[in-house]
Amino acid sequence: MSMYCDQCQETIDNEACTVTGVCGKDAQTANLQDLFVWELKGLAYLAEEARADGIVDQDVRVFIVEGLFSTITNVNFDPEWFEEQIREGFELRRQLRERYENEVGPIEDADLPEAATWEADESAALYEKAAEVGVLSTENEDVRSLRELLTYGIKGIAAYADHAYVLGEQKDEVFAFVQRGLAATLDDTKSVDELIGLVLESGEVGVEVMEILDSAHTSTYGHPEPTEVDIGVRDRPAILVSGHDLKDLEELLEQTEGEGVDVYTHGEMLPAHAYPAFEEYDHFVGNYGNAWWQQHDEFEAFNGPVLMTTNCLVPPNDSYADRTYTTGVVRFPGLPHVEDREDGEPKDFSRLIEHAKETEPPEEIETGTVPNGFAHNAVLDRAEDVIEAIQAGDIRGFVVMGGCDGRHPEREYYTEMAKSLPDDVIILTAGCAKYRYNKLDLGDIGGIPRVLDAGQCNDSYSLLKIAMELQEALGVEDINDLPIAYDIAWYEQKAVTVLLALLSQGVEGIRLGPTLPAFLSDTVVEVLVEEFDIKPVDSVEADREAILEELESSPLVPTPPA
Ligand code: SF4
Ligand code: SF3
Repeated sequence: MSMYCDQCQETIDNEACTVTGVCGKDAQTANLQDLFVWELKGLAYLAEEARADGIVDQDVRVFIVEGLFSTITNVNFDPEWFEEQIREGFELRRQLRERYENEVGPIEDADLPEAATWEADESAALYEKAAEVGVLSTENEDVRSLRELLTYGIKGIAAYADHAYVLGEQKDEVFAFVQRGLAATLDDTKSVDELIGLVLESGEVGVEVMEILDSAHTSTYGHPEPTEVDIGVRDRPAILVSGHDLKDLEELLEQTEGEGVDVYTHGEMLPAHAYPAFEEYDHFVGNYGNAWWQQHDEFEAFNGPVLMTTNCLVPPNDSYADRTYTTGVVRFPGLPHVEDREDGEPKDFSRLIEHAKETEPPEEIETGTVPNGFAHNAVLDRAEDVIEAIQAGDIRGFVVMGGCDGRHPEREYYTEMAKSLPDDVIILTAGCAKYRYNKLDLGDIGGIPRVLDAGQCNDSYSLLKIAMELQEALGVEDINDLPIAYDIAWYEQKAVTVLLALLSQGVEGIRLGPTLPAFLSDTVVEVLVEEFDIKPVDSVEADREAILEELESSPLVPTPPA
């Protein structure tokens, strides 16, 4: 069986994974994901028709959002689960159509795209159809590229919308855009310009959804505070929590209290330590390890059970697979799964906790601390100091180096860039890209650390908010006049959303690495270069010089005396 997937940065030869995924996704799963996404687009089309006539089905829109999330890189590797979801999608679609026909009137199949009417039950038929509906089914290269860019931007929006939804926050406009945007990718009458318009709109919705998630996080857990996070270990059995879902972490912390079991974070869960709500847990020890792609060695050494709440899961080694638990939209065949909440009750982590008690304490792999908790509130509390330091010439500027980390050897660029930036430049970060430099001793400027970590990838919103508030405080008309340069690392689709969010706010001159997305056609790249001056990363030396020039060209940076 062949496959075609080019949605992430590690796709083979920066073209496509066609036999099996570099991520470990097999062809079966990849094809079923294609069919599922196509089906979700059809369901979104129908849901949009219904919405226009005043019918909003909450189950349908949540199903669409969660379904998209499950197809993001490193989330779900389980073909059987995808088959079940595809069948459940057919059922939801039947119910929605029935409701529409009862309340509004009949719809002809001929008035709907095939994705909104096709169905089958047999596995063989599903696989056969899957082979026809993947990204290559769009022949025109530019239209295909824009459809992919829009779909991946929406996948990121869906992930963030789902996180917010779990915490009880949602916004109709976000669900509506997800549906409208998905439906547009089925519409052969949409012109390239219209698709570009939707791509840019997805960036605006990206900002909106990250804002909702930020508000969900901060109203539930408080505003992150600057915190030194321990990276060593204690001498008790423990559970390691990875992914991005703070609600899962909260419930696990509650349930492990007094059980003689410690809890550590991994990867994107590191920023949880900066939230005041989690401070009260003495058994919430620190962060263990680094970015997602190092999990084979780190999960092995951890000894205790691991809970994967969202991406990024790497197919586990047999040696620790039995202690790798998935939950939410994460699945991998054969791994134990913690089921969803029902009737408002918390998830039941008892099996995981009992498992932990039988395990050895984690092996020490590092010691010391890393700073965290520099989200918008903490940074803007010190806005006056920051502005004074810029005006006095103590801070030359900021480089936003957030985004994703990955295995690509060229990602060493970000470590070298961090080391090479002069000591009057501050790095603003969010996402797992930080692991390339957050343990370097880069010092501080008048007490402000040179690496300000705002949190997870979704907290990239903080970086934008900091820029927008500085813009206002300094009375600068154009966001690009701030002494801020952008040197972003991408890997999966949430980073696509973050990139589009920055573009939607008028940010220009973003460097993107370690490679440009394979799914961008030459024409789409040209548009992005022309409109936004996007550029691929170059050598560290060349980019360093260019970045410093960009910072110095800000009208806010005082000209050094001749
Ligand atoms: Fe390949 Fe990335 Fe797709 Fe995995 S998600 S199959 S690595 S392109
Ligand atoms: Fe990382 Fe997967 Fe994207 Fe959340 S954990 S930034 S890659």
